[in-house]
Amino acid sequence: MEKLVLFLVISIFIIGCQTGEKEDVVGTVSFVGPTLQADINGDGIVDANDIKIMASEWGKEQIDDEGFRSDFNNDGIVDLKDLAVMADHWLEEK
Ligand SMILES: [Ca+2]
Ligand SMILES: [Ca+2]
Repeated sequence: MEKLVLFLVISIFIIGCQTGEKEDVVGTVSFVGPTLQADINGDGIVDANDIKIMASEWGKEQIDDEGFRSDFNNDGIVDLKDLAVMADHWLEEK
């Protein structure tokens, strides 16, 4: 229960950082980790360090083939859909 509350607080913070309307971009390069999808920094657990990376990429749209590590659904933007993926894997360890 405490984990859920913490996650919601962090999520609300990130959502508060979001600005403006974003259009979806189609045709992105897939970036899926070999083990744990939402483990952005690859340390074997989905935790606050990963959500910090997501926060740094939050709301950004893909402008080249690089893509974003936090763009789990590969739609070219880091948004609530990706946050939902992280929520599904929150505190999972490989
Ligand atoms: Ca991690
Ligand atoms: Ca996305």
